[in-house]
Amino acid sequence: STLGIAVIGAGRMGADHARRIGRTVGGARVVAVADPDGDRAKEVVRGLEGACAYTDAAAAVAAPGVEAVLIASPGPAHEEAILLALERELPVLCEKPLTPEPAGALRVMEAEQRLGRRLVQVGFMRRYDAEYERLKELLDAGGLGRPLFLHCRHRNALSPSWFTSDMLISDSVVHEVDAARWLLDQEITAVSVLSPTPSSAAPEGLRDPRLVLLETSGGAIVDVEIFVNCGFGYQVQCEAVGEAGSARIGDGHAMVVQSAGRWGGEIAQDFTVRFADAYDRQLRRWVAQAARGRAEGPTAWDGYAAAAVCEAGLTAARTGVRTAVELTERPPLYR
Ligand code: ISE
Repeated sequence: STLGIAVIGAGRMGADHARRIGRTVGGARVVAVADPDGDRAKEVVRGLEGACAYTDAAAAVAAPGVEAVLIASPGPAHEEAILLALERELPVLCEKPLTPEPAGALRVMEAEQRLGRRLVQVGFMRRYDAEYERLKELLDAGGLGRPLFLHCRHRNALSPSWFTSDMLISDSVVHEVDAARWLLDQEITAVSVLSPTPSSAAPEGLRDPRLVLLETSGGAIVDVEIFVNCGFGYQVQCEAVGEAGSARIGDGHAMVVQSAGRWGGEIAQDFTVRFADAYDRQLRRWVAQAARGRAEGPTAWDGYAAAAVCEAGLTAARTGVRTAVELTERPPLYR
C-alpha cells in the first residue's frame, strides 16, 4: 500500500515536492494539493493520477485517503496547517521555517507533546546532503578536535521580488542556524549582524549582503555571509576549523573541465539543483517513517530554536547590538 499525502502550498517548493513524490519516491502518492490560488493547485495535480486540488488547507488535510501532510506554504501559514494535521494525528513534513516566530513553534511543540509522540519533521534538508553528512561524521568522530569556527557562505543568484531584508535572516540564514546547531550539537546563544553598503545589484531597499555572527553554547563562533543577489549562482559553503584541523564543503568541484587553455567548472543556479539529492533523501526517509506513524530528523524543537535565533538576529540587525538568544527548557520529548 502507498502512503496518501496532502501537499499544502503549490508554489515552487510544493510543486517540486509533489513531482518528487510522483517520480522519485516509492511507497507514496499525492492525493490532495491545496493552494489559495486554485489554478496553481490544479496545475500541480495535473498529471498526478487520483490527486484532487483544493483552495483550503483544512479541506485537503481532511480529504479521503490522506495519511500524511507535507507543508510548503509560506512560513506564516505553517502553524495552522500543522495543527490541523496533528488534530488528526497525521505525520507532518513542514518546510523551513517551522514558524516565523518562536511563539508559534512553542504552540506546535505543545500540540505534539499532548499527543505524546513526535509527528513533526522540519524540512532542514541540508542534514540529508552527502557533504554535510560527511562533515558531521568527521566532527562527531573528533577528527578536527574541539570546533572553534564555522565559516559559512550562503549565496543565491538572485532573490525573488517579495524577498525582504528580514528574510535574509529568517528564510536564508535559518539554514545555517540549523546546520550549526546540528553539526556542533550546541545551541546558539547570541547573534550579531553587520550590513555593508548594499550591493547595487540588490533591489532598492534590500539590505543585501549581510554578515551574521552566531555564538554557541560550546564557545564556538559561526560567521555567515548571506548574499542573495550575488548574480553568479547558488553557493553554500562551510569550513569547520577545530583545534586539530579544518574541513570545508560546498566547493562544488564535482567536475573540473580543462579545455582550450582554461580550466573551470559549473556553479548550480539554484537550491533545487544544488540540494536535489538532499530533498530526495529527506522525502524518502520521511515517507518511510510516516508510513509507520512516526517522525525522525529535525524536530519541532529544532524549528523552535532556529526561530528563536532568527528573532534575536532580527533584533540585532535592527539595533546594531549583539543580542542574546532566550530558549525555554527543552521538553523531554525532544531530548
Ligand atoms: C530559500 O527559502 C531556501 O530555503 C534556500 O535554501 C535559501 O538558499 C534561500 O536563500 C531561501 O530564500
